Amino acid sequence: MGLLEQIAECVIRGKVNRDSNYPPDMKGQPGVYELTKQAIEEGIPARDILNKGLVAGMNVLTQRFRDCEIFLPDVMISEKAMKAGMDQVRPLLVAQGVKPLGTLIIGTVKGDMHDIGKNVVAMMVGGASFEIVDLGVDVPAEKFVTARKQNPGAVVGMSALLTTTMPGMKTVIEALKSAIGLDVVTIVGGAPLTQDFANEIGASGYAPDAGSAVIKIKEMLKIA
Ligand code: B1M
Repeated sequence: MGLLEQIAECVIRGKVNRDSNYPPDMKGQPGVYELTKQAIEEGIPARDILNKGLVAGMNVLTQRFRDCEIFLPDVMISEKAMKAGMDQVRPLLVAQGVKPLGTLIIGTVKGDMHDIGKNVVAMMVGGASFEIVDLGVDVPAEKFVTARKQNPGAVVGMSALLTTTMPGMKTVIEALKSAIGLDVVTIVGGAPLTQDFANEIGASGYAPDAGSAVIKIKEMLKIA
């Protein structure tokens, strides 16, 4: 297995670094941290480490989660593993002057504390060369509006996991439209959402998972 495939495999298995005891059958072996470091030292382009290693692994993982082959703790540990690589690769991309394709402002709407899915989306969209402005959880509409004013042209992404907080997305979209204009591009997601709901509240786009979010955002911004 090549180095980049090993990185992808470690993201999928949730092997963060050599010291991590999880998964038990990989104890003592290098994880995403060491393999990414090695790839950088060997001169493998940062973009390849990102796309063919880290993002490739996360794509497999999110598909397996969607197919109910793996569970929440697996996603959480893999998120940590991916971060161990992203933290090394991101500064290199910036230093190489790789221009971001755009900006995604993302947050979990007011009253909602769920952030695991939002973080995976942020990581995947970030991995696809977008700048990420992460507003965190329990984000009121005004905060989305302020962030959008500070980042003209940014896509605004909202996540909600509760049926009780989903309507808050409509509040955000209406606040954005009245404060900024009708052309603000928005994307919504979260387990209880549907395309119909997204249409109802006037969102520009909906994505059922992180991989689709990347595709949808590029599609909405007309990026090939
Ligand atoms: Co909560 N919770 N929870 N919870 N929780 C759910 C959502 C629930 C379905 C569980 C259940 O009852 N079966 C239920 C909601 C029921 C409903 O609304 N009808 C529920 C409840 C009721 C609650 C509390 C009210 C419980 C209580 O206190 N009585 C409470 C609410 C707190 C609050 O937010 N105010 C609560 C609390 C919590 C914890 C804090 C314990 C924890 C959250 C920890 C955290 O996020 N840091 C938690 C968890 C973990 C869950 C479950 C088990 C898992 C959610 C998750 O992380 N999934 C969840 C049950 C479930 O979904 N099976 C549940 C993994 C994640 C990768 O998937 O978030 O769907 P997901 O994200 C996906 C896609 O949806 C999509 O891409 C992601 C990656 O592929 N996506 C986007 C998400 N955001 C997107 C944005 C986009 C595009 C795509 O564009 C911007």
